[in-house]
Amino acid sequence: MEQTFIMIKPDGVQRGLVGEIISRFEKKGFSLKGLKLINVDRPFAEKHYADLSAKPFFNGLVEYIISGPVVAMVWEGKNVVVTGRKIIGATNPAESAPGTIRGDFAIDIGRNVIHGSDAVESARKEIALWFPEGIVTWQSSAHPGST
Ligand code: 3AN
Repeated sequence: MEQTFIMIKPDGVQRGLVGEIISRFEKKGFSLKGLKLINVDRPFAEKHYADLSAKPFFNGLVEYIISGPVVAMVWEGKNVVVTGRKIIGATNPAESAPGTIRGDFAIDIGRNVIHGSDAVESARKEIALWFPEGIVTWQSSAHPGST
C-alpha cells in the first residue's frame, strides 16, 4: 500500500492547526502509520531539503523549519501521494484553491503550513529519513486503507 510523508511545519503547529490537518487526512480515508512532534536541527533540515540547496530561499527555508517543533507523519492509502498533495494545495498559497489546507490557512509561500512528498520515491526516502526507527503495523481488520 502506498505511503507518503507529511510534515506540519512550525507555523502550523504554533497556530494550532495540527488537529484540523490530521482530521482532513483521516476523514478522506487515509491511515495514520507514524506520528511524532519533534525539533529538527540544521543538518537534518538541510538533508530533508537537499534538492532545494541551490535555491535562493534555501537558508530561509531551513531557518523556518528549525524555528520550532514540527509534526512528522506517515499516511497510507490508495494514491496517497498525489491525493495528499491535492489536500495540501499548491505550494504558493496565493494559488492554492479554497478547500485545500494551504488555500484555507496560509497566505505566504515562506509560511505554507505543511509539507507533503511529491512522488512515491521521495516519500520512501523521506519516511526513511524521518522515521529511522520504523513505523507501526496495523492489523488488517483495523486498517481503513486496506479494503
Ligand atoms: P512543496 O512543498 O509544495 O513540494 P517545493 O518542494 O517546491 O514545494 O518547496 C519546498 C518548500 O520551499 C515550500 N513548501 C516552501 O516552504 C518553500 N518555498 C518554495 N518556493 C519558495 C519561494 N519562492 N520562496 C520562499 N519559500 C519557498
